[in-house]
Amino acid sequence: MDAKGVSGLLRGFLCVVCVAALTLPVQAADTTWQQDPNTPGSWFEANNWDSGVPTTADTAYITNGGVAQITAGAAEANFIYVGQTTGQSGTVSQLGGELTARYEIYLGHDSGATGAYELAGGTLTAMKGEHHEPWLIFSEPVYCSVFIGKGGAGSFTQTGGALVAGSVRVGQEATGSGTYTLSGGLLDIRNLRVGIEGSGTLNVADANAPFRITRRLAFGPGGRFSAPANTTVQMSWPTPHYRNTSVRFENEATDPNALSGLSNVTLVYQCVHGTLEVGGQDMGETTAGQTNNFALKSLEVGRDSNVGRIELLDLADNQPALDGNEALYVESFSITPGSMLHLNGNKLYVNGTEVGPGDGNDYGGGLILPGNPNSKGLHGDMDCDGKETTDDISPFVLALVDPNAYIALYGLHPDMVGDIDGSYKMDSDDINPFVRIICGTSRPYVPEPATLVLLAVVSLPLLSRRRPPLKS
Ligand SMILES: [Ca+2]
Ligand SMILES: [Ca+2]
Ligand SMILES: [Ca+2]
Ligand SMILES: [Ca+2]
Repeated sequence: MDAKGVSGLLRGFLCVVCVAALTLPVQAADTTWQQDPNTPGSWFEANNWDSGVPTTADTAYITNGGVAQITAGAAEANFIYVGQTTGQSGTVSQLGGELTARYEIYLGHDSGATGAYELAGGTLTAMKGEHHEPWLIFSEPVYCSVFIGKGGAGSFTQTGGALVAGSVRVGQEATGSGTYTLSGGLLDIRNLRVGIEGSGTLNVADANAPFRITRRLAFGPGGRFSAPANTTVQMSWPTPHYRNTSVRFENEATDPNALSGLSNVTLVYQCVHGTLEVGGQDMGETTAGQTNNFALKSLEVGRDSNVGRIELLDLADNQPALDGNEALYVESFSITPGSMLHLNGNKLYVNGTEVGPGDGNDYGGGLILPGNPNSKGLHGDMDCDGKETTDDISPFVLALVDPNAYIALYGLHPDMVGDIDGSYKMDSDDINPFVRIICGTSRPYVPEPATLVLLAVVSLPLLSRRRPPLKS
């Protein structure tokens, strides 16, 4: 049986396992806010709801223009709709305590609906709970999304407290518009997607508000971003066992004015694999490229003892009126020892000077490589064709047994593309998580018997070859 056959079998097996692992949906009830909209009321007062205070089995609707307040204690619900259908509106005001939604939270669900959330203290969490399968070494939380303007208008104003969610989607659908204003508290989430289909605004109003993205920060064609001077955005892993995922900066905007906040931002990558979309007009070696050109204030690849390994990518046409390659301009740049930057054929200008391998500057001591122009920045896409498939098995094996030959072929360092488990080195420990990637499962580890089958296929060629020492 060839590798594709094995992979197909494995994928089928995984699907069966995944379907079997799905829990049956909870029989949900509804409860709707009925307190006089002119008078804010406590979330915990049963009379403020038509069917009592919501439990995790109840979907909560705040749609009569009223304001539900949480000042202390633990509130919960299944889904939460703040403004569901046309003409409806509502507000949640949280000063402390906790609100945990078992699933999604919608602010302005349909076109014509309006929903607002004011977070001044406490914690708002959108999650399903711990996910634990018998074959997993660890359990992991499964987070859900907060929609700020799904099809309608939504606003999320954070002056304190913490928002914990899988994704925050600002302006989700074509009719959706949303604004996220961060002027205090903690924003620490996996995905922040701004204006992908609709119009979305991310407004950082306080440079001191901690702001960390652990998987993806994406600005769509309808995205807007403002930020004050000295804003830092952390692109980093939350805990070691998440290090096998990429942290991505995506940008599909075509108007640099819309993302003017970028010029005040220091982007700090502390992750084993990160990507950064370049969107600037290539004006050559001039500091003029730093103005109104999707430029960053500063790019830090690695910080303190944490390394960063990133690729520059040019996947989106951010300059539709211009042909040719785009470039990244930054005012300052640093790369720590052990960190890597793959340019992937893209140009990086630091304060008006092009950066490249062997340009005489070390910018802190990390490794800068030309990379592969075909790379799509997919972790485990060993052949750089933009897909993670069984075709990546052969180059994976090559990178394991002859890393210098791999570098010569692809311009990429195996430790970055092939280090899937986040150990900083590509070695045989990466076979298992690599199998997980090419089999298309999101599970941290695949079931043991299936792993063994593919591991055998992948590692057979290794038995006859030894890995030579890697030239620096
Ligand atoms: Ca681009
Ligand atoms: Ca163009
Ligand atoms: Ca591939
Ligand atoms: Ca590794």
